[in-house]
Amino acid sequence: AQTTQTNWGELIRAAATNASLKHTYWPEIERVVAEQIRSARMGLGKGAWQLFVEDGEMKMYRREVEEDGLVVDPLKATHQVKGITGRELCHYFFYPEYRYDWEGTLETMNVVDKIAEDTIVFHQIHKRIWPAAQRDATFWSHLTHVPDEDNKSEDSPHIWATVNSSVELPSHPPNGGKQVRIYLTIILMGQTIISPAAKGRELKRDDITCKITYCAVVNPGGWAPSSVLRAVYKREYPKFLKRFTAYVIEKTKNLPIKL
Ligand code: 16C
Repeated sequence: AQTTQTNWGELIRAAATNASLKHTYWPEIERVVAEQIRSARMGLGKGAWQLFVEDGEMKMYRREVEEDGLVVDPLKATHQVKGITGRELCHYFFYPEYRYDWEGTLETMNVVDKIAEDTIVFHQIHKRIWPAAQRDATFWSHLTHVPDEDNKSEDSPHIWATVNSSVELPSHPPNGGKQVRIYLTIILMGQTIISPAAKGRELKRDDITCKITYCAVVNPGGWAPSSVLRAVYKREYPKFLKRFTAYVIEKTKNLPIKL
């Protein structure tokens, strides 16, 4: 309930590097990231979310929305994974060197601009789905962390988030190549919960749980049959979240915990 009073912009600014703050994208990054964190934290209260996938702790909800005859169904997913932190989750999602390891829809990924340690601009070409044309995307990606409003004690870990949002790049005009440009706004957010049993002793991976929220709105940008599109995301979103979280568990299991 207190989220309406939280000045997310201020908290995001406090976490940002100087190079990000000085960039012309910053006002937009701050606005979009704040809005994404606010709505990711809101839960399912607002809007008619329908559950369409349930697999253990993983739950995926969607709203059926069409714009100009194109399916743009917003997705909201929650998951809970033991043994990793929100920071670790967002680290592997953000940094380009890991992307080919876990991103199953990728044909190519290029870093167009490394603005700062916490802001990178990407061009990605995705796998083609028959009978639609191949898609590409240009977006900035920002890694941030904010204090956990549910858990105000001083030593409680921050909530981490990576936000990806489409941006126009003169160097990569839309529909310039053989791909159709897709438009996306995505947040992956992780809140680390520490078991009370760990108090006063060294923290082990068994003591931590990461509460994950993933929200996505993808506009296909051009014609694609609705039935194909809905079938594709119904398969791809769960595949992504399961594969990606398993990847982070595997990568971190023998590393020191990064809160
Ligand atoms: O968030 C995810 N990944 C990030 C890093 O890559 C980033 C990218 C998101 C783009 C996701 C859209 C890609 C759709 C292209 C077509 C899919 C091909 C599938 C082929 C499989 C062999 O934020 C994780 C993304 C998880 C996957 C989401 C899939 C959503 C599909 C939505 C429909 C797109 C329109 C396709 C038009 C035919």
